[in-house]
Amino acid sequence: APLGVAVIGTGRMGADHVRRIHEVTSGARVAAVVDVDAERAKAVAARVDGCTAHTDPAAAMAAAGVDAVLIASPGPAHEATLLAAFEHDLPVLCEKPLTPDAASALRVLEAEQRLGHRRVQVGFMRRYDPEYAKLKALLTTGQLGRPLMLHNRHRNVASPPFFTSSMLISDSVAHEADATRWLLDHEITAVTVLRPTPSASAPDALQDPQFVVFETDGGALSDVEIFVNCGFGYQVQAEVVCERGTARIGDDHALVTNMAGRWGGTIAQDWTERFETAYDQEIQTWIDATRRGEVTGPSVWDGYAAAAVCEAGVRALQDGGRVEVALVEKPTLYR
Ligand code: NAD
Ligand code: ISE
Repeated sequence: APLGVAVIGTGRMGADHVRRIHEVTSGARVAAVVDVDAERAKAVAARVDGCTAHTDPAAAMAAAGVDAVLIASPGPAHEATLLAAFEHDLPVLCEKPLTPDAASALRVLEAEQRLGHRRVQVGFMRRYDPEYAKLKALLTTGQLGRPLMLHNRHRNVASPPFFTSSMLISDSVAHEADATRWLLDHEITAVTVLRPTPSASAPDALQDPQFVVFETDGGALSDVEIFVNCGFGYQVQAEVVCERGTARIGDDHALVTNMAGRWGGTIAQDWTERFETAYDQEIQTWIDATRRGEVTGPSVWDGYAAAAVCEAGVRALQDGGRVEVALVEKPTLYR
């Protein structure tokens, strides 16, 4: 029987994951949806035969036919829903960030350890992007030698009205915190944030762009340009510089046209376009692993580490200077 999934939060990402499970991936069906906005939940449920609509995550988890949970509510709501899913011992895919700060992420880490087995895959979907996967595979061969530096660019067309300067780190750079840890197989030990004069296109009081520097326990540096009101497109690029060579991804050169004395191409406008394949792969991998009774992909440890890095980053942004990342010892469950 297909895996019955309850999708919690039916906003932009949640509704897209409902579509994905219904129309793109195989092996699962959307059994229930939840949103604090009852009308939104009903409207999304109406797109799927037999899908029930709820306003309370716990009610959906207890509903007939629900075997697994996909959390796509805003980050601050994740902790309560994760703990409820643990009470039902249900497998979870939790959109990034695991939680918005290190203390809440640590509570989730401790709760999963009390369960005694991994239950959660965290939604760091870049690990499933074909370009990122190729870069990771190349680094794993060791052909390029030891990684010395990683340069990341992360640009959004425009930020939503609720976006704060801290969210450039905790909501956006969270992806580079994970990508850096995963690509280099290093932990991030310290964060520095530099603040250029904000762009005239940034909303009032928003520190946009920012330049973030991560130091790692493997002696590498990873820098991130985060610019969430660049205006022209959605770009995520990475270049790794190693002892014997470099490799880069995200240049969007899939189609280059020559016409009327000019050459060029198009730039994606948002993450749903740029990372469509990554989301499809991420959800299919989660469904397949869950049906085999396994948990793979980014773990609660990865979610916790990214939250701790981002919390240090937010302090570095606010206070200036270099802020060290304090991680608890890695529990056996995640080794
Ligand atoms: P959104 O605001 O469009 O949707 C969130 C939905 O959750 C809304 O419909 C809201 O009413 C509902 N909601 C709020 N609190 C809730 C609760 N306690 N229980 C149930 N529903 C609740 O936000 P979004 O852009 O879809 O983001 C959702 C999550 O996905 C966030 O964690 C965000 O960081 C993440 N996200 C990930 C990516 C990615 O690239 N992986 C991209 C965008 C967003
Ligand atoms: C958003 O929440 C995402 O996760 C996107 O991938 C990222 O590019 C964007 O900056 C975030 O706000």
